[in-house]
Amino acid sequence: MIDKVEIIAGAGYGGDGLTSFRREKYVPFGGPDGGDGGAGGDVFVVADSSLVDLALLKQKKRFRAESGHQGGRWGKHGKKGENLNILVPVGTVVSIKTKTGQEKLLGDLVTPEQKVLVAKGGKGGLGNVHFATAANQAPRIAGKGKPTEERLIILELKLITDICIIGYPNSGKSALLSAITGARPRIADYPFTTRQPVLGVVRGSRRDFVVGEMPALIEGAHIGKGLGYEFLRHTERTKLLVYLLDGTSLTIVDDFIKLSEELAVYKTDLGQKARIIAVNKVDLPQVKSRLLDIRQCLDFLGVPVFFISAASGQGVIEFTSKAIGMVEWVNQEKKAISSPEEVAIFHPRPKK
Ligand SMILES: Nc1nc2c(ncn2[C@@H]2O[C@H](COP(=O)(O)OP(=O)(O)OP(=O)(O)O)[C@@H](O)[C@H]2O)c(=O)[nH]1
Ligand SMILES: [Mg+2]
Repeated sequence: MIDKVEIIAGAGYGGDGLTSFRREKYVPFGGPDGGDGGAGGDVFVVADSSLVDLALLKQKKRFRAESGHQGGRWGKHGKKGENLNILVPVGTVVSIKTKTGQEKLLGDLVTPEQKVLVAKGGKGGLGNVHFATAANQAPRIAGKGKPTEERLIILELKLITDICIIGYPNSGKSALLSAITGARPRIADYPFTTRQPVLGVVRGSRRDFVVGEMPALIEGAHIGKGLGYEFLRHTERTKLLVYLLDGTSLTIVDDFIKLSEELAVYKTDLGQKARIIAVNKVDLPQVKSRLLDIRQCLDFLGVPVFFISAASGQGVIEFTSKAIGMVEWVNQEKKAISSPEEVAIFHPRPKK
């Protein structure tokens, strides 16, 4: 999955103004009639729901919108250059790199068709009609169209999911995703089988929920170990984090703490997200015999704990409905925060 690219985008140059003079029968010295140049085309980045990643932009790096057309005779404006739309998947964050190397956010495209202007077309030059004065009634000058500078744009895809499954290698993330959604990621008993985020959909009674499996995290991910760290950007927008722990691990509490630490190092906000623990592989006898112990160890964390077997399906339905319930709850909370009780504000009309 290509989820981060840098591109160079340049708006169209402004079209030049025209130098021309009216030439009509019976109108000697008709005066200047050169029209203004058209503005250059703008460059937009537009969210397109048919795209899944930024792969299309991996090859082509440089974009430029069409230049404005030259002004015409009879004072006609030149045509504006065509705008250029660069298509990206929904969930793309658009930033610009300034000359000092800083990144400045331009927009966050979270709904289809949403767009952000990344480069504004240059203005068209003035036609010679604008330069006529009492002293110079036949100006032979016209304005040049304004050139535009190229801009370095950073596009970063942050997947939009309801639930993100994170965990150590082999904990059964793919098996769980297959059990609750129609996705069919590869399931195998070697580490890092899943090398890219995989998405699936859980069908709810009122709406669907997008679930993502993230490539495995390991201790030291933030210093480059394993491959899961760079994919943590895809957990940033999720409503619920599922910590999937391998029931056969003898250091299960430690596993949870290490995972939490990796997330906190990546971004402290991730520690504030709603979360749930699922202990997997309870069908295995060695896990079954330790269930009580495991529960006691995890209880003090204050995080809801579920015991499941992604392979046999045991406990999976209860786990899924709890997870969906938590997502709904997070959505409600968000709505309540974003629309506090509305207060009517009256703006009296100014007295004439
Ligand atoms: N007995 C048992 N085995 C399971 C269960 N879930 C997964 N496994 C096995 O555990 C191994 C790893 O499963 P995956 O689903 O590929 O694990 P993962 O977490 O996606 O692994 P990575 O993608 O490599 O990080 C496979 O051999 C699965 O068959 C379970 O509930 N019970
Ligand atoms: Mg996997």
